[in-house]
Amino acid sequence: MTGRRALVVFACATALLPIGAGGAAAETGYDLWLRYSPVGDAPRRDAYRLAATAIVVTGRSPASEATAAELRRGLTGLLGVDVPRIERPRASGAIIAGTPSNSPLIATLGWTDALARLGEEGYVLRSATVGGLRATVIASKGQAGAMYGAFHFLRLIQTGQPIDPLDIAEKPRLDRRLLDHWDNLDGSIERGYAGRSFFWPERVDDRIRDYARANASIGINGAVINSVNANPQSLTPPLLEKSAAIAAILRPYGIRVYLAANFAAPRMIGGLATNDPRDPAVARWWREKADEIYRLIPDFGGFVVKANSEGQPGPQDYGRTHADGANVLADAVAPHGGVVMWRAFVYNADVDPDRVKRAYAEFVPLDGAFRPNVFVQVKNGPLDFQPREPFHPLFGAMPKTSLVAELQITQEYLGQSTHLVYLAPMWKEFFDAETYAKGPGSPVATVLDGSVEGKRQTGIAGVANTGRDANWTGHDFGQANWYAFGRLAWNPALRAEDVADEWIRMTWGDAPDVVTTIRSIMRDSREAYVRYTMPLGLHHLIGGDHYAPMPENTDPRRADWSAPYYHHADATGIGFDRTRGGSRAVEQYRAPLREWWNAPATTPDELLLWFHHLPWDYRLKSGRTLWDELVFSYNRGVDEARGLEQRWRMLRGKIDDARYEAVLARLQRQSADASAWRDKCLRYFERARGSR
Ligand code: GCW
Repeated sequence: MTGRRALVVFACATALLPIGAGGAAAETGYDLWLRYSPVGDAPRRDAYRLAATAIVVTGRSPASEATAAELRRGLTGLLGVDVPRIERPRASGAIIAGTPSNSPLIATLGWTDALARLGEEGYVLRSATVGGLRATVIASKGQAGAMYGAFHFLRLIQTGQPIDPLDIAEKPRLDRRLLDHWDNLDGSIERGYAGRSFFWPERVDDRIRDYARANASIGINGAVINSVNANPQSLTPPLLEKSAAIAAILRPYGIRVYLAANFAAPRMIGGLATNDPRDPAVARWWREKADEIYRLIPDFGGFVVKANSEGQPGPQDYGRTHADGANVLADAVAPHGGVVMWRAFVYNADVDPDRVKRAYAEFVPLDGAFRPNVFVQVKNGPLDFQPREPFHPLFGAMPKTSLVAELQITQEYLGQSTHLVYLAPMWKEFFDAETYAKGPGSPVATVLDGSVEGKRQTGIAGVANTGRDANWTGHDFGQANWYAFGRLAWNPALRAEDVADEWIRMTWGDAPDVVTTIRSIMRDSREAYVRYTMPLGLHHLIGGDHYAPMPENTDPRRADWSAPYYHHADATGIGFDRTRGGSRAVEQYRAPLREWWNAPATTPDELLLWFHHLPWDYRLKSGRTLWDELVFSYNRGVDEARGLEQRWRMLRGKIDDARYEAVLARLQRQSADASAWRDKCLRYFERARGSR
């Protein structure tokens, strides 16, 4: 009953608003999960109105102003009445937000020690009596925390939760929660599928501000604003000034700017004769460059570096190690509190027999050799953002080095902005994967949050999927992946379904059938994608732009950019033998994983062909032969892709037409693509199988 009423009100609200007014504009997707559309259920709305009558934010800093403005915008939109900002509570229902230092009211509550324990970004959300009046207090030690608390409070209303009484305390599990933008200075975006960059060449300030709001709402606190394939020009004065202007927009929202640095910058823009990290002139150059950056951007986060990878320059060009390279930059930013995120996505200039082993081989011997302000940034899997990979064996193998996990939000290998694939289940699989770093109970999440190895610096980075498209991410469901990345970076223990639930209610409305249908679509989408593209541990059956099936692709430039390098399909069987009898990649994992994954019988089906080359008549746990299981998986994936589309069709008329149609068109393409993947791959493998 409640739900039906909510639906009707919601539908009317969006249908009746004139074009260009708030509600209608929201349906372009621009407002993301911050639509703040009116609470439809009248009794609930009335209860909210009583509990939120005014906003008391006494701080006057840009961060406080942004917090107050967001509360005002959110509450006014959600409650359908003006919720004014006032100086002190005059009646019950004040929302008091701030820190002990910018809010005299909060200072008198005696919470200072408890807030200190939650840190600058943690917060409490608590119902309290303040000056004899009932109020909700959003308090933090720091301004960022107060803002995060304000967004949490709004989210409670957006998702239909009670707001009185409240007693919530939160702090992030990971310290540095970054988006990495692969944005080029000319405005193009590497692996970007949602339009051009809003940072370069000319920044789009309104959009950057809304980007910052969206990020703050999910706890993102850093942005690397240029591509890791870094143009050295990004470190020249005019572009540093541009970065400083972007930093000024992001700063009130608790977001620091980081830059990707090109290791050859000393030569290319500094006029030096070398980039050798052991050369004192090179060290001086980086120090002076860092000083210059910090003069312009006092809260600059630091550098991200892709070195000796895919043709990028690096310390190995001078016979030095990754640690030598990272440390020279780390020493330059250390006096300012900056960090270096040095990427472990490396593979040899000469093609390795098994490319996935390279990062581990190069980095494990360097454990302990990095400065304390260096993070080694490691992709979730050892290859490259495939639909399914085992976790990267570096997690748990570098106990003396801070590690940042790099996830890819932009769906380079997962249907880009055409396929609906909710990535949170994939990321959860990664966080929950047992590393056995300290025996059982050492999943990746505990390596990342430092608890298992006693590390103090923690972080995570997601390769962004944003651009200038009206809805930011091309596919409306790309927004869910941006959202989920932030929420899981804050707390990797959140459940993928719960994160989806929040996002759906905020983005599409809270009618029960809308929520249930969309949730089921999201839940099933990633496994469906794996099944119709690369089931059973297959990987890299792709080429070109990484969208379409290309199991036949042989790249003349490098064998390890080809598909057969990975699938090894021939008359004898299919799969990459990474056992002790093969490439020995299993040895990079700890016991018992290396034992389990060394034998097909104890390898999970999902990773079977990642670790094993098996005959076509190999019998799986299902009782089917390998060939039959492949056929079964591809067919099932195709059926599931159709199922996503069919379920979506049930939402016609229940959500706004514009977004309904846009998503439907993409789902139709997805169904067709799924068939194309199946047909092409099965035809190719059948031929390989028959080539005796
Ligand atoms: O996934 C691959 C991409 C490259 C990317 C590289 C990397 C930025 O295809 O476009 O370059 O990884 O992560 O460095």
